[in-house]
Amino acid sequence: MTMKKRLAVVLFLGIASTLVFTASPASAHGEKSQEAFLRMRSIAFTDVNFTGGRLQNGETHIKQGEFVTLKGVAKLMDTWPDTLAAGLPRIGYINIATQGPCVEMVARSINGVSTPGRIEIAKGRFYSFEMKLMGRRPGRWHIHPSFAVKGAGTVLGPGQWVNVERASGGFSSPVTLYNGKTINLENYGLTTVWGFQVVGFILGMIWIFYWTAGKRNPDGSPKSWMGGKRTVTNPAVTLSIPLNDDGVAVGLNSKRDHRAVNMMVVATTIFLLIGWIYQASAYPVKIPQQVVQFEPPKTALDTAEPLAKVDPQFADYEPDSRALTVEVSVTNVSSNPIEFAEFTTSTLTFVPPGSTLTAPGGYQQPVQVSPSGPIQPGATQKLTMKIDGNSFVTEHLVPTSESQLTLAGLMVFKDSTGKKTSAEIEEPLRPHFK
Ligand SMILES: [Cu+2]
Repeated sequence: MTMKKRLAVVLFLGIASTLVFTASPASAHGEKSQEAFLRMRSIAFTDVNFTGGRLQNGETHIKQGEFVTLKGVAKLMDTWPDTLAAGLPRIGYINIATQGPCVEMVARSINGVSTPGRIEIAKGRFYSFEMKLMGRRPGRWHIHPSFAVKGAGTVLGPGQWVNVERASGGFSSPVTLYNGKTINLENYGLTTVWGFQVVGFILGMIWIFYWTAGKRNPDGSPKSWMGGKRTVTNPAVTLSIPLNDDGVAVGLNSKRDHRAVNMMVVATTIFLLIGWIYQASAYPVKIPQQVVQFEPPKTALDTAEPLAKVDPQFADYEPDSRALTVEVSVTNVSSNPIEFAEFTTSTLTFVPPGSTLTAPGGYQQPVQVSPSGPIQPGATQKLTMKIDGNSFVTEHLVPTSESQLTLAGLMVFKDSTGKKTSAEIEEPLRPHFK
């Protein structure tokens, strides 16, 4: 095979594979490739849960058209790294991360306010989100809450498998318009959109082939199905004629080409004119797409007096046994006895024995805390958290090969009245290599 032929085959196979093979369901969304310290120091997720549908072996099952609600709290941490968004995150967007449009988001609220778009954010603030999702595409999908920050990227919270099952009537997405008419968003205006796309595509292809396809006879005269002249792919000639000269004198273009160009101009103009007249008469009342951007109101989470002050002492990591030991000096600054409730970082949540579920399935892991039991008001106690670091390794959160060896996250404390507050910790991670 010649070089050219080989290249053509490779290109063809490449294009064919993207068209023929549908993407297999991904079990990850690339979040593990983000550096650990960026994920641990940027957004902390707590109390993430999926409600609705039927729970089977830890996975949610819904039919097309049925709902599952994703709730949780995201904290934009004070430990936010200076290297992201110039250290000053201002615009955020809370969304879900999954494999394409497999569910439809029918409602989203942040701190109790309906939030169709992006929000204005600030370090140290809490964002309680609630997203109502409707099953759309049948399949088994992994859905995470996600928090995107302008200038930085997107961080994911703990996810859940959601199985969307085929409904007998298929899927429809009814929306009632301002004029009282109900439409199905799934296929509204699809024929028109397709029609215009196809005509536009054909016009484009005619233009491309006119100027590129076709061969020449040995004497230089055109020999092809449309008299194509390969003008565009004739760089030796196009480079040697002056600017704004279409090369008629040297035979690069001809009167016939000028005629063809004029015909294309007329055809394209007529096409655009038809489109313009059609939209003006078919949809006389229109409003442009709206931007709704605001700062979500503060909630009790933002104004709550902290229950505890924390001062991390050390974070040790044993690469062989993958044991993570973190010692934190905790001072109870409230008037009730308090207890350690959970430690959350990136997608993982670590809870002491006897705690209730605060994160979906596999993302909740145990942590051994000593001494266990309450800390009295005013008292300072050194707490040692022992974590089996295997989940850290799975989630690529042990940054032994990165430029910042850091462990960061949110420690949650609760008091006897059920009140909960959180405190951030950040401590250099000390790996002990043998
Ligand atoms: Cu996932």
